[in-house]
Amino acid sequence: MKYSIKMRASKNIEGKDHHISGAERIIDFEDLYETVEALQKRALLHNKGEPDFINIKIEKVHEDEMLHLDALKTTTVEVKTKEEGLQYISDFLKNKNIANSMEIVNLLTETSNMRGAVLLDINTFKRLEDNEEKGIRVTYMDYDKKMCDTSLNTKNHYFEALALATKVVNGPGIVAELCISDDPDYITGYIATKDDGYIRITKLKEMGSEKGARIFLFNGDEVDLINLKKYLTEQKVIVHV
Ligand code: WAQ
Ligand code: MG
Repeated sequence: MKYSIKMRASKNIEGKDHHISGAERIIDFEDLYETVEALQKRALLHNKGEPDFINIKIEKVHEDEMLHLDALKTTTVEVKTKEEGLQYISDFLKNKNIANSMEIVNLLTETSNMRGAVLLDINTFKRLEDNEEKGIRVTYMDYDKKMCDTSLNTKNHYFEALALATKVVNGPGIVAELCISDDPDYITGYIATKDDGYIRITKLKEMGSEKGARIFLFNGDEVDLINLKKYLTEQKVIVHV
């Protein structure tokens, strides 16, 4: 039997909720106790500050609810500056015939402090999240095996992001995902598509910056959109490596 754990932590600054940290796991019963403890520590000891609020939700999940996906193939693009990294994304989108590639990159660098992602229609350039302040949060994904020591309260950015991206780009109508971490000491980000895989870009922001965001690029109709939102927030996904 497997269990889903969702963690999110926030702090209150001048009456406004600020996202500190969040995590999504699907794990075996025997790993439950130490994983909850590790995520609790991660929330409490995060370098974005001490939280005022931590929510940890545990739910049983059944094998027949799970969708199994192969992890995206990873490649790495080495860049010297964040400008070079952001230019790579812009050129990549342009090569995919996505209009407004520079505006999309600007949206990525200007957005921050969301607990979820921006869902952007590439044809109308409209945002499609139900709540633009929070964004859409992808939940219920993990690996088929332990990717690192569950007792560690430090996060493996690459592994967690690869599972999320694998789920996201397999969603109906998704063209690509763009990501910059909001963790001040993590500057590597990525762009992912189903065909090109997971492309790490070694520098997308300056060290020390708490700005970070995700954008899911969508090209589909109303039915795809309804299915996509359900898929991102409800479908249990196990990623195989
Ligand atoms: N669903 C939707 N959006 C999310 C989720 C989620 N489950 N988790 C985070 N976000 C959004 C939210 O707006 C965050 O502020 C932003 O993404 C960044 O999240 O290969 O650590 O968890 O080495 O800080 C990339 C790894 C790590 C690159 C990304 O993102 C590599 C990372 P963070
Ligand atoms: Mg973060």
